[in-house]
Amino acid sequence: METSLVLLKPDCVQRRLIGEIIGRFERKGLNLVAMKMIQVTPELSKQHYAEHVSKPFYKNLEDFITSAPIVAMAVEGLEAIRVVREMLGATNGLKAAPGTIRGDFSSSRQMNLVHASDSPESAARELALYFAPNEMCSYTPTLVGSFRASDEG
Ligand code: 3AN
Repeated sequence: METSLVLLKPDCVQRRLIGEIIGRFERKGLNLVAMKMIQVTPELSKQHYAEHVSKPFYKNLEDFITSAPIVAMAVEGLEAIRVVREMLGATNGLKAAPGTIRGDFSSSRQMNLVHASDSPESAARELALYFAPNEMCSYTPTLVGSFRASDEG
């Protein structure tokens, strides 16, 4: 089992796509194990986008991610980090494959609706930025037997 940090960004909230996108994760069979709406501060933005802080586009990125609330979620499942990234599609919505979230709903590199962790190391770092340990829920999904066979993990 893996857990990915997923953010529904300000464009997703503004465009009323929260339900549509959470629904895709639910229908895939992933488990939501934490969720909250927050306003990202400049400080949190710099922590989240640490790898981009020194890049020329960072100011635009921070202005965007702090422009409206976001919805932060922890999404759990088998190979969830890769599975969620593939559901999102390529970073630039213009390049993302049809059928992916960005391919279906975004035509922008910045306003690409959703962030998801790209590795187990990123997931651990990002989950700790957004959720305290006691905000992470753990439960047995009662429909798991309808999503996969018992020998599939
Ligand atoms: P992903 O969200 O697919 O992991 P990242 O982490 O490479 O993509 O980029 C996060 C955000 O940083 C993008 N959504 C975009 O707003 C911005 N960004 C990344 N690369 C560039 C670039 N070359 N020029 C402008 N903005 C960029």
